Amino acid sequence: MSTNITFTMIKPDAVADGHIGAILGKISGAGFKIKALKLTQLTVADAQKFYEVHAERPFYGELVDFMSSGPIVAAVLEGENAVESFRSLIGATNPAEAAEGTIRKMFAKSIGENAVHGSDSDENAQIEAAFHFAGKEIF
Ligand code: DAT
Ligand code: MG
Repeated sequence: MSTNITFTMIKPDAVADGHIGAILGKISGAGFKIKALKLTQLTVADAQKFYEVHAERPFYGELVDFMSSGPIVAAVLEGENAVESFRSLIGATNPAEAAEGTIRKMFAKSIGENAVHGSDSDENAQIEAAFHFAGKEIF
């Protein structure tokens, strides 16, 4: 076990539905420490770049449109085995398959509009945190 970071976004669906407070409460309640936090909106170009690993997938256009459609909350979180433990907290990509009590089970609408992002590796957590935050914004 080691303390490290992950990167998350509360996606446009969950922000529009008024779930910022509840989701941040779940994150804090699970023991994550907030190292950086902001309300922001991705441009189409930002969303294309952030999700470029999915560029060849059939849902890429829909994903980019959705992720740039309204404000998001971006955050850097610190915790024990942060990447893996945060992915357990958010649940499966498809909320229909997410475990009871997970953030996606509670707040996601569909596989595309699924309330939150969580990094999938320590390396990507660092890349994604740096994509959204300047060094001086991470505490
Ligand atoms: P995750 O966000 O759980 O890491 P992912 O990296 O496979 O999932 O996909 C990134 C996002 O793309 C996901 O949060 C929602 C969207 N997405 C994935 N699979 C999809 C599908 N089959 N149809 C529509 N959107 C999808
Ligand atoms: Mg992913």
